[in-house]
Amino acid sequence: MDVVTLGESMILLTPDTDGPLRFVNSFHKTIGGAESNVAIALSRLGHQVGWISKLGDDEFGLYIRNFIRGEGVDTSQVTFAKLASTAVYFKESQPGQDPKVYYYRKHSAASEMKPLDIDQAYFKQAKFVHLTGITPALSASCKETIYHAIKLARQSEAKIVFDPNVRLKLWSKQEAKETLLDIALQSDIVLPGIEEGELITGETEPEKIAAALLKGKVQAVVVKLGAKGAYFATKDESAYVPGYEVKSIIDTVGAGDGFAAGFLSGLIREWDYKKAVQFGNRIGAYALGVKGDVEGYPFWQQVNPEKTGEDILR
Ligand code: KDG
Repeated sequence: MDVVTLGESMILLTPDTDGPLRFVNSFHKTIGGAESNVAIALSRLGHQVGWISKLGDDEFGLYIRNFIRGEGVDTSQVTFAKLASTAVYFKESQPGQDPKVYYYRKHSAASEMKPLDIDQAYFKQAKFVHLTGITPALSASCKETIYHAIKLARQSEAKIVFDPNVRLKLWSKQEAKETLLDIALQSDIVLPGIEEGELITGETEPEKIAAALLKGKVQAVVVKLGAKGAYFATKDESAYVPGYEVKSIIDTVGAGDGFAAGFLSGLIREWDYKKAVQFGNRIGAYALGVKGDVEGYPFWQQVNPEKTGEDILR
């Protein structure tokens, strides 16, 4: 197993027309969830990935499990809650802007995840454990589960890759800041967006955000800068890596997860950090061209530099 990830996935209902949801009469059903987005993108890039989660024992739960399994992700560790439902989220399309997002996920099946849901032997197989700051925001037991996952990853020598993914609809700024900083400092690699880095560290410059996080166990920090690309720093090197040019942007949701997948794909292939960050920028850019979260992620054949004869990045 190259990567194991853990988190909630939801039914995503995307309106067929723009404007306030109260005037929308039909929706398109797909799935979303930062961690399964990363798992799907990695699987398309040719890696072995496992996704741990809890779904409702309902039609939507089966749909999500089957969809993710159909993408070649291992779902053997997914459990189904008897009484709680699978979560749903809606996007509200606003022309020329990022969509608004509405969650229906309180007391969802995934919010019941607990430390005992994780099998240590499963973690033992992983090179990387990918965690996000969404999971600890879901419930107290989910927060415990994340800390347990960190402990198990440490015991198994898997590297922890942490994407803070701040979601202030789920918890207070103060709790987010304290918890996410604490988790970041227990990780090997941290992938904040620039605004997330600001929230967590109180710094505003990419270099200072990276310096504030590059302590103790943390070996690398990548600060994502949107269209400008990303800044990465390790204890030995640092650089700005320009963004991948795109012609038009339909929806930015899922781009950060695409970045994480492309970057991790590079590390699994033992590329250097710069090349891995460049590949992250490239895979993230693919998410921008579609309304859904995962439909845009490319397959390895489309982006394999040896096959396409392209420069790795363009
Ligand atoms: O990163 C994309 C996610 O934001 C989306 O898939 C939904 O997981 C989600 C969340 O909690 O916002």
